[in-house]
Amino acid sequence: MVGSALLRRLEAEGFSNLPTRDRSELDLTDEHAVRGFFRQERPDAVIFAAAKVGGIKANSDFPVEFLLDNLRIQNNVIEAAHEIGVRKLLFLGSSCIYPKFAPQPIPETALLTGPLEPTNEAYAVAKIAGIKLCQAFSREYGANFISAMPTNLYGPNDNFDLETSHVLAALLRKAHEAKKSGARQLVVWGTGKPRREFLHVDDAARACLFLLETYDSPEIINVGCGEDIAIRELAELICEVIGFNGELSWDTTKPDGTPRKLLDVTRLKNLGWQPTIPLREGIARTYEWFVKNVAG
Ligand code: GFB
Repeated sequence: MVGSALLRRLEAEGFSNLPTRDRSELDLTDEHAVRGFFRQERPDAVIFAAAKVGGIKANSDFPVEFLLDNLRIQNNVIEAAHEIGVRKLLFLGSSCIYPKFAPQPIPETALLTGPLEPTNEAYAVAKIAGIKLCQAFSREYGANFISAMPTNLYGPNDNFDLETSHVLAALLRKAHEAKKSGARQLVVWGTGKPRREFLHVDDAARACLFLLETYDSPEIINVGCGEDIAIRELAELICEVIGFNGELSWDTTKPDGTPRKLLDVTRLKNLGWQPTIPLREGIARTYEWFVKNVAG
């Protein structure tokens, strides 16, 4: 999802020399394959969006894969980038690196100041390790490796599998299928009380390019829209946009996870970046893409 949004953005801005490989062409957990790719392509800049990602249930079910695969991918890419002398690397972390009960909105300084949310602790530890590796290369070798922490992202090419996806994609698909089948109920996980911040992936891609061009500090920087919404309100908004008017039912056997994850985006704003896609419009555009490309 992020990679394809970055390609759309880069091509729209006239870039053409964009070496890419999909998963079948390059296994990023394979150290030799990654080194070979970097030696062959010798990129000037790397936007490092690749990771094993998933929603609250996937993270909770597969901590080994979320920790091991992401550590392997990160170590391979960041070390190979340094080895061939990449001029700049932007590493994408996640808002889940912050403590479960961090102050809200969450400032970048909250990192490692308290216990993590158990459901995604493995992924968070992997991402924190990636940040620390970038900062270590910066300190020891002067590498210009920067790290951005995006909030919950959504948009085209998201994962719509109901077991492993994030909430917005899952509810969009559930509402679509409920509307199509004439179901009277839509099952939402948890209590609906947690709050989440959502940024459309095209805005996230713009923020990445903005940081690649303007930000040179090894300190992490948050990327978000500065507003959050309760899961219950999100579910109601998605049903309204899609035109499903059945009932919401709550599966409280599923975890709520972090009560709130609103990022403090003051630093990004002070650099001069603003998001452009409001949530309702973003949901409508993503639904249009979903119907054309996934729903079938
Ligand atoms: O988006 P989500 O899976 O991940 O869940 P997190 C957000 C909230 O939505 C939780 C609720 O409170 C879920 O219980 N929810 C309601 C649902 N219905 C659904 C549903 O049908 N599917 C899903 N998936 N959730 C992730 C981390 O945390 O945030 C990742 O696990 C990553 O590692 C990502 O950091 C950005 O926002 O809780």
